[in-house]
Amino acid sequence: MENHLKLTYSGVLAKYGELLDIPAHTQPVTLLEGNTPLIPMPRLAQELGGGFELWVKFEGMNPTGSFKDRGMTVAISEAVGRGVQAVICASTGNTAASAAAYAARAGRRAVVIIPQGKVAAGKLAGAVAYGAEVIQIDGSFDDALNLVLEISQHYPIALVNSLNPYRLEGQKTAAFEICDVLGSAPDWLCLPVGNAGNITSYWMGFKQYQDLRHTGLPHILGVQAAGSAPLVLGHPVEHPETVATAIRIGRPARGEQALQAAEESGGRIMAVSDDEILAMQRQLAASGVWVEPASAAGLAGLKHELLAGRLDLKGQRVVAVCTGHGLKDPDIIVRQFTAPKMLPAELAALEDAIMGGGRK
Ligand code: AN7
Repeated sequence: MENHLKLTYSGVLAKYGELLDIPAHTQPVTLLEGNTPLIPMPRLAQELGGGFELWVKFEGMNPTGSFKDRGMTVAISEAVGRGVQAVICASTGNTAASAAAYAARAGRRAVVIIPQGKVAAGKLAGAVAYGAEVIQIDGSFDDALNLVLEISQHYPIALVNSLNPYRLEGQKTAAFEICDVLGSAPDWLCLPVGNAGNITSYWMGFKQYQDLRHTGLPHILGVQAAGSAPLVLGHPVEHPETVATAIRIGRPARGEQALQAAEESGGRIMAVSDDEILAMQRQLAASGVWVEPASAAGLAGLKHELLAGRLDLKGQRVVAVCTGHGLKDPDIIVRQFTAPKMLPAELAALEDAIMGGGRK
């Protein structure tokens, strides 16, 4: 039994805790997050022009369906270790579901503040299912973040947005996993950018592994949605809009660090249209990987740059981070199709519809 327990995967704190800058009082609260698949995508690479290797790091395979669980296990473990009884976050949805799950796991109270409308159904349902107190405000994600920051400074309730440094520590583990699987860092890493915690964490993680294990450093391509692209425009966006509601953020908390990661890595931060995002969501699904719209933004950006002749990937390795599962946002798909047609429950009708009739 003991052997079995040791051999079993036990989450990112057990696997990488020694590499994370966390206090001694941390008390692990885990749902066995991390260890997500790195899926080879040869056909998609071919469709994008070929000549390079492409993998998807499918973070939608985490326990609550997004990458947020990596940082949340660490933030909640730290908070619980110092006796915190309640946590709070602002969220476009995935952070809310993750905070709710890990707080529930620890038997603590979770309060999540979401912007008016626009939170995808699967995320809201998750937060409710895990028992969080969900409050919607008549404002944006950025308004919500300012409010929870203020509240956490004046009451004994821990902030678990990525302003919390332990969130970033946990999210570094995705970079570690990629290097462990590939044997080195990829040449390029592309990912969506919203509040900019994840791009910051990946860069921290890759740099740490390079110092420790000489795994090399990727160029980082951070991708925002055109209607919510403060880091591309160089100023906050008052009324961010995009179909990729996860990254509908006008004032990224870690914006400076994101720009620094892009620059230091010899990469960049760019924007793509909603149409490009949805087209890439379909293209990924056509290879068997269904992600939520925001999660397709990284690859949409890569495709945009390839088509514009601004990227030469010949002989290179590319990892695209797909941050959340397609199941998070079913409405976006349902909206694109008409309802399935109804037929009588009769063999002849089905034969006719499926095979055009004419049985031998
Ligand atoms: C699927 O849940 O901000 O740049 O409140 O859910 O680290 O913010 C979500 C962000 C990318 C952007 N992909 O990551 C929230 C929230 C998905 C996301 C991002 C988010 P950051």
